Amino acid sequence: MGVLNVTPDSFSDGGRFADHAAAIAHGRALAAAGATWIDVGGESTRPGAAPVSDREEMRRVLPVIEALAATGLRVSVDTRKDSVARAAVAAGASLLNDVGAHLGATAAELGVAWAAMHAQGEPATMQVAPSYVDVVREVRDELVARADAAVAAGVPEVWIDPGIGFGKTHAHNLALLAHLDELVATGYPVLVGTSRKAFLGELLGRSDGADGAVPVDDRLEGSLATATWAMACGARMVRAHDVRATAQAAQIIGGVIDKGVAA
Ligand code: PMM
Repeated sequence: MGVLNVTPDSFSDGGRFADHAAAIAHGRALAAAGATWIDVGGESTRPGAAPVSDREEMRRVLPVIEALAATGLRVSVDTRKDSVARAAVAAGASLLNDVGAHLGATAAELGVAWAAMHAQGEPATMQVAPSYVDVVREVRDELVARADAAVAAGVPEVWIDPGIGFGKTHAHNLALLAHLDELVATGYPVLVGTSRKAFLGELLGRSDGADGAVPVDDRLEGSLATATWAMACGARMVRAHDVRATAQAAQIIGGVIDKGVAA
């Protein structure tokens, strides 16, 4: 899944594709680089981000979704809003990438696929004091409950996503990655997004040798390592900014797993 943020303020690519023509060209480039889904978002969910109106979010994403879907690409919409989800599907989106995990009924009504991502709290405050007794169990149980309800409501395809960085400390993120097999074991296809996220910046040293957290444009190696780990654990999709490199990692992991199964 290639990330296409049509926003002025997303943490890693904010402002780069705020213009519709640039966004459409980048979406096509992501597909050419190996993305199966182009994930179009119009509201930054980075910690502390300001909310945007329905109208502004639609203005950002709808022309981009329409143009990409018209060329036959599979487009998902990354939104927390029912109105935006409906308009995006009318424009050609066929997967609701739901970072609030509350649009299951909408997906059922529209007959489109749904990715339920776990988040604790709202983007503005979610990183203030994330708290769990057992993060892996709580995230899994909440996702499974919502996924089961969506299946019962008739959603044709349901994905689950642990929501790395959404109301999670670095320790929570690492525990969820370490125990990703427990999400995979639920039987629902698992989607994981670690690409360029802050916890990678905290874990790694800067490639230029300077002190401090690794800046967002220097997190390719961490992004690839965690995407590769997720795929090896059985995740069926990873959400990534650096699509060419990630698709190559997927090809290798897929080959290894196929060989292992065949042997
Ligand atoms: N992360 C972001 C946005 N949307 N959707 C899913 N399903 N999973 C994620 O981990 C996820 C997401 C934040 O990253 P961005 O600001 O680079 O889009």
